[in-house]
Amino acid sequence: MISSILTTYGLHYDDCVVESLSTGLINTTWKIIRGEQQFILQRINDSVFKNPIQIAQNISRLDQYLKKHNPEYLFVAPIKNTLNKDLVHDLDYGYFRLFPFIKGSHTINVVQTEDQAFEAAVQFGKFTSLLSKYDASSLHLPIPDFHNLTLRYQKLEESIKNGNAKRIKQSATLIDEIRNHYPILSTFEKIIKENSIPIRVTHNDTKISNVLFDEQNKAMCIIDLDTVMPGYFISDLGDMMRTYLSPANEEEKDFTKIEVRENFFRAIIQGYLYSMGSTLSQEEKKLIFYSGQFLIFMQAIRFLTDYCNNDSYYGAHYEEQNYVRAGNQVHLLKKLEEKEDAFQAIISHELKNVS
Ligand code: GN1
Ligand code: MG
Repeated sequence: MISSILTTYGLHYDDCVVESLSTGLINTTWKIIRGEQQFILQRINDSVFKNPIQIAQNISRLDQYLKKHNPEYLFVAPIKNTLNKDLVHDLDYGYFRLFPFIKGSHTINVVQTEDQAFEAAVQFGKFTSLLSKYDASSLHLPIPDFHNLTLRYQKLEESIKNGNAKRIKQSATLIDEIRNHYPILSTFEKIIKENSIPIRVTHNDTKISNVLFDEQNKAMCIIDLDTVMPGYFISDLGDMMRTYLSPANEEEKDFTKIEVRENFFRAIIQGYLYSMGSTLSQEEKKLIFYSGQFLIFMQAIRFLTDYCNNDSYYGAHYEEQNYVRAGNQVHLLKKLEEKEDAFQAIISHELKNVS
């Protein structure tokens, strides 16, 4: 499979070392090394991303815009193959693309220092900020309704009606806890109804492993651009809270290890406001804390829906994995909410430093 794809880029499999990279729940990724040259090869999961051509178009449009307006910005777009295509379709194995490997870069899977959180938040904020004059509506929606909380909630309710009966019964407490958090959905619906905040170009998957760091641990750029689409800033800021605040991630089974760290919260806010502070509207600024609730709640819903639907979306390496992930996220949500007063104070303080 890999061999025939590499050929379309003029690379010979026998000259290359191929390493499998196990990041991400959706796509499959390899590192390709040929002498001094290094690449990242990725197979797009086309049962999740039903139209890879649209993703390629989105990335190419943004690449052109950024090259024109911010030529110094490091934007990692796919390499074109010998037929000048940035996406290869193999009838047997699906869609692939090849990226340059950014020299001297590495990724991390868990945020260990406040600096890393700050750096990542600066980068994700910078991306949206540089595109603040770009017409977001001209982008395709690689996954329609991706962060539509109303729909995610409905899908959970549907899975509770039609899904795996045994799993639904087992999930009774989690289902209750999610339903008790209904106000998070109400706030989202109010945003939509009142059209109170702008649609921007957002990344929608701002986990730390989607940031490349250099040897001095400075963030170089963001990667994994498949879910870039029009959206609200709460998706990106919220996903950073979801994935940087706790030292234990969504896979952690021992929920006592889930913590919400105040100094990491401050670092995320400082980093994001560093890039986005002068771009965010007054209404957006009021939703900074909410963004964490929104995204964590949605992720809990997505994991639980998948559990009730027999893991058809995320898959599972063990029987209860999506149940554990959902419980983990509900726990994280509660931990975040316990800190609301302290965190609102941090937000007010940091907003004072923004012009
Ligand atoms: C998926 O595949 P990966 O790890 O980049 C998911 C995100 C979730 C994340 C949870 C397209 O991202 O939305 O937040 O898992 N991406 C898609 O780990 O569903
Ligand atoms: Mg992703």
